[in-house]
Amino acid sequence: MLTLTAAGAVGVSLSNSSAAPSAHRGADVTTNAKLDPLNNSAASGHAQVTISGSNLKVVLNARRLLKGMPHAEHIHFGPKARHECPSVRDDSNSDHRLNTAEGTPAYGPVRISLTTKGDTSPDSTLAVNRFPTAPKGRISYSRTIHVKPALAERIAAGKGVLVIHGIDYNHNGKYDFKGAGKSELDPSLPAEATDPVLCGRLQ
Ligand SMILES: [Cu+2]
Repeated sequence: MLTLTAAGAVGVSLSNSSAAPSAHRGADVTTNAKLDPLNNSAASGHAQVTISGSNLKVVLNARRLLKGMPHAEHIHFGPKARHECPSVRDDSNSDHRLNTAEGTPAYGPVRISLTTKGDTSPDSTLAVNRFPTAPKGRISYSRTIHVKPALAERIAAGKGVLVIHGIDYNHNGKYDFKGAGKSELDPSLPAEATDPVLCGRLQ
């Protein structure tokens, strides 16, 4: 009986000491973003990112998007950015739409591409065949992504901004050049495919 108690005590002590260092490294941090429409879109959504060391578990739901077309989605961050969503004041050429570049002072450059598979780096910013296509106008996305520790820390500190792109300005059910011309990011794509539609700061 005494031996069992001692063994039990040792077991408890071991599990306590093994739990302590991981708590010291940092418990999981959960950030949330209410996704608000940009460019007079009717879309809405919510994102949650749970930071666990260098892993980010991203869960994202959005609705009232152009259906059946790819929607690029990213986490943006820049050390010099304002860590917020752009406003009409960011419409630097006063054309009454915010393109992705005009939003950069607010949310910074792309740091993570929320693709459905494969690479998630900024290299995949416009990987249109690996982004959700919003059947019925809805996106329901979940993926765990490994990132560099410094970036995970910045996002855990509430400095990441989640942006979803793709808006059908002329309501013809597709991305086309008649909506708003060429994309400032890639002239082979319509601006409708790359302009931001939803945005929220992860905090
Ligand atoms: Cu983006």
